[in-house]
Amino acid sequence: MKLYYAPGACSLASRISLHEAEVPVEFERVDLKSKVTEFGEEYSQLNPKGYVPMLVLEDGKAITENIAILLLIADRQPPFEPGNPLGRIRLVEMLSYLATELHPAFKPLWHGAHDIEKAAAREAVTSRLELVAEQIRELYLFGPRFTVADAYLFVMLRWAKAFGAWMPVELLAYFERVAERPAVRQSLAEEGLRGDLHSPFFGSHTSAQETAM
Ligand SMILES: N[C@@H](CCC(=O)N[C@@H](CS)C(=O)NCC(=O)O)C(=O)O
Repeated sequence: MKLYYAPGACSLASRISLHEAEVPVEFERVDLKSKVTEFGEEYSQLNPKGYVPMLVLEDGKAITENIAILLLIADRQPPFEPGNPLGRIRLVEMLSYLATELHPAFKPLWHGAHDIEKAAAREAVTSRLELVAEQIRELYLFGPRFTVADAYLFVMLRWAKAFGAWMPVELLAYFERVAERPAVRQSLAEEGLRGDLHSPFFGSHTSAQETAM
């Protein structure tokens, strides 16, 4: 398998999840501005959508979209909440909320929008995070078991902190718990990122990424 990624981008959730699932995988970095990969491939030719993540399977088939990739990885792990007929649906429900409600709320913050738009975006992020915080049970979103949804949420909590969006205190504690997981530490190190909540920006954050995400 190969994951196409950009440091600190949403593709970090796939990297974390692949490491959590102990799936062997290679990585290829994409420059989101030039759309050229670290090995000089034209990314838009490989993935006409032009964005990360993209996961190429062992048989060469390519999967895009965070929800699809994260579910594929989840399906390579022991069943989620076996015995609960709504178990997997709840996971899809959470991934959908993260991908279609929380993730797009960050867009004005990445795109150098006007200050008024950025303030509105921070409020939108915070209101969505407040809803998500209510879902945390015991350690993680679905209780004691860390899931692909936690990996995705963790990535966006990094963004929220970097952009100064307020978040409930439960999420600060949750963030620190997730950051301590070996697969998360490994993933952050591989992308040259810092795990603590107090770093204002991503370790490898560049203006190119800022304009492209
Ligand atoms: N709908 C896509 C969105 C992915 C996305 O927004 N990726 C960002 C990084 S977090 C990206 O690659 N942006 C660069 C671009 O759109 O050109 C998904 O859920 O996978």
